[in-house]
Amino acid sequence: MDKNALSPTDIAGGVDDHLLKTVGVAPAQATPTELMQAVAQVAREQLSRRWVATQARERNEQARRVYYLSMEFLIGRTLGNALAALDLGEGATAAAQQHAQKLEDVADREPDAALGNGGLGRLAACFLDSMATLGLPSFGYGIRYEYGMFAQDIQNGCQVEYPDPWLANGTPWEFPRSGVSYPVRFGGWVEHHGDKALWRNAAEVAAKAHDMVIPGHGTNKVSTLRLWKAVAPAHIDLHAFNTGDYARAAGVKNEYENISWVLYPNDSTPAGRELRLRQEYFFVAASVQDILGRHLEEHGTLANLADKVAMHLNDTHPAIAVAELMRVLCDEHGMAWATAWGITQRVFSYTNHTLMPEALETWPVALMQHVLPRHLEIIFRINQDFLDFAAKFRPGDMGFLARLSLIDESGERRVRMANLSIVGSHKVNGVSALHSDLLVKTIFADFAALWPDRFTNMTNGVTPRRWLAQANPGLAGLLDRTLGAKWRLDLDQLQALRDQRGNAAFREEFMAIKRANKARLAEHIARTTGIAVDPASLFDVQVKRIHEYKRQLLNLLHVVSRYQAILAHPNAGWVPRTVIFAGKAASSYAMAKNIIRLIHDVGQVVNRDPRVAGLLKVVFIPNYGVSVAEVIMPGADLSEQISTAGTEASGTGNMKLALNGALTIGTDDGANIEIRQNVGDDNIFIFGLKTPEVVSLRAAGYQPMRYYESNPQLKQVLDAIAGGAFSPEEPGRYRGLVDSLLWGGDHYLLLADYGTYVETQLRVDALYRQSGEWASRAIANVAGMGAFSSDRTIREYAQQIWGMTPAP
Ligand code: 26W
Repeated sequence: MDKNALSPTDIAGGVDDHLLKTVGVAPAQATPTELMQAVAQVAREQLSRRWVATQARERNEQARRVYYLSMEFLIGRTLGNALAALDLGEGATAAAQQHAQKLEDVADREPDAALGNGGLGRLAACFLDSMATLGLPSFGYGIRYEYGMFAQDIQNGCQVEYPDPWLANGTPWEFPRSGVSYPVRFGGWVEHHGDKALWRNAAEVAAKAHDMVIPGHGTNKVSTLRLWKAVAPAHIDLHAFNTGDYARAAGVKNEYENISWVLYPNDSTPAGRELRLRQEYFFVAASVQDILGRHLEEHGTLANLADKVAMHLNDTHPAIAVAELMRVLCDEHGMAWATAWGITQRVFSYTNHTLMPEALETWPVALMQHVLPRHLEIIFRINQDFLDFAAKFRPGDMGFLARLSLIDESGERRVRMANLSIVGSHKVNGVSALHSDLLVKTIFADFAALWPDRFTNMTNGVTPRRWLAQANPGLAGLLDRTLGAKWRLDLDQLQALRDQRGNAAFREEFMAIKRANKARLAEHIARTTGIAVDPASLFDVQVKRIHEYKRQLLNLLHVVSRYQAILAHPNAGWVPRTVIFAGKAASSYAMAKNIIRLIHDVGQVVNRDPRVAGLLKVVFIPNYGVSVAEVIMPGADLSEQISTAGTEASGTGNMKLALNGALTIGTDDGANIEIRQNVGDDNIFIFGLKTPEVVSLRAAGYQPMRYYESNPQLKQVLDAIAGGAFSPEEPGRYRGLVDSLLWGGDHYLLLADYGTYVETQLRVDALYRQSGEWASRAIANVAGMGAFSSDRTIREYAQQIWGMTPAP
């Protein structure tokens, strides 16, 4: 580690120095925000040293590198993580103290870098942390959105979206690289001269690099997240226009620069808009130029590109990179098509993150012709070669070829980005064992028949640095005292906790920490919702994007059942519960927004009803994001992972919650299955239909009304919601929502799983009453989570997909 580590005195001095010289304020008068900026500057200097050293070493070693291409990086805050990586935590705490501040409050002033929607974006951030920690020569590439994920406010129980100007006050963490800028072209037409293609583009924008340093832990190595900002080309410079044309000039400039303005706040429904396609190509084109430039500088030839470069596609969002690399190799470097194609396939690999057919990206051929005419030609040529090959595999089977084709010809012709990604990659993976298995059996079955060895599984993971060490300092301290500090870099060490399950003193300490975390969460709830909740109650937590397939509504059906049951049997010895929801709905997703409103309406009635006081509360924590999650995860008792079996690709919140000692109530879906295998059947509550049962129930003709008619408890719940019991001022408000279950097919089978879900919730109560037993199982959960470190995941990617050897 760093021999030049700063002493506490150095840090305090550095902070005052930066207050004076960088922030521009008298140290004695610094506000918490100014202190945050100054502490960040101290860390930034150290990171910068490590960055320069790492880059030099990797250049000298002519290292093979992995480039992780992703439209989303949900980083959250950086200060706490940077201080931990630099081992400056104690010094910074002392420095803050000298200014009569708690480091925690100082760190709270940093806005989240919320450059992502949900699971996929946060996974990318955990992966960067692990790549740096494992010392893998690596870059993340993405977009420097001016506005990240919208901020969620709740007004009268409804979600209201606000822009997220996270850069408004600048960020201490980025390094603008004024020298690193590439042109990115759009539109126009293609001329063919002999076998040469010449792209006559209509427009051009500059991509400017802004780097974020990604520190490794337990190592001096750092990695880089390079984000591209769109800047109008020099000839659109405002100064070039006379005053009369200034407004028009500004408008033209905006037409170029809007490419990197805002993250599409939609997960799982493709945007389908031209600006989104431009975003995808913009960051891919800049990244490919940067990668090839670096390669040529180090090696002077592209012949060995595939030996030195791995590019990973985080879902299909960067899939146009396959066509772009072919274009650059063939059109700009004169490489033969077959040679270029061999290199391209060895360079790329692709992760699929969802089975939902409606989430598979396709672009109209006409739109691609308009925005990327040369790429469309290249895609057609790739397709022709590919279909010629596939035709030999099953001669005469036109259905097979139609399904494999990169072009969907069934209606308006569209380019299938998943098909392009599979054909252009040497490996394709899913994100949990079940998901990877379903990929080759369902949506990618035809490709798997052609290329069985191309498909593999890489079960997701989360970084223990952020999701345990940083989020849960209480538990981290207990682990340090019990196991030593090594678990941060080797999460399998948690296994040794199994021996502590029967240790009464350990259990007590473990549960005292949980209790303190619940008190902290209760404070957050009081501050953000005004609702007082009791930390002694069971904290039942469902936090994730609001989606029908994730079934927040099923959770709510249980809440209403419980409410009615308490009213009917007030003295049945109920375990006091606080049911906690958080999550954002895509702004255009009406049903998801309606579910948020229903959660609030149910909360209004339940939380004010004196008959259930002390037994049941329902809260919705606004503006869920990385920082809010860091408060919620450590304070949960019960983790709700209740998606319809076969719909949640993996889930990663399930891992964060179990790692922090929550017990899971969940379906046999995504990574829940592997969590069960790792923590043991007795330490998890699995219920409901399994994937094959879901398939056969739907095939047999699912009739939700049958469940309504045969289960009086369910009927009472649905009748209450539909009849306006929770919306007395507008009794018909939820009629449509209930009708979508009863008459609209209940696509996600809530009613089919309702009975076993409610029963299982009673088993949860029973266990919670035996507090010692509950503690023992919560400990077993932490002990079993070693496999879900993103370090394990990244090691597997490195060895099995990228052909790299991570540090031992
Ligand atoms: C093009 C629109 C769009 C945007 C985002 C389509 C699909 C997505 C993502 C696939 C949504 C997503 O975040 N998926 C989640 O990825 C996580 C990381 O692998 C998994 O744990 C979740 O189960 C999966 O829903």
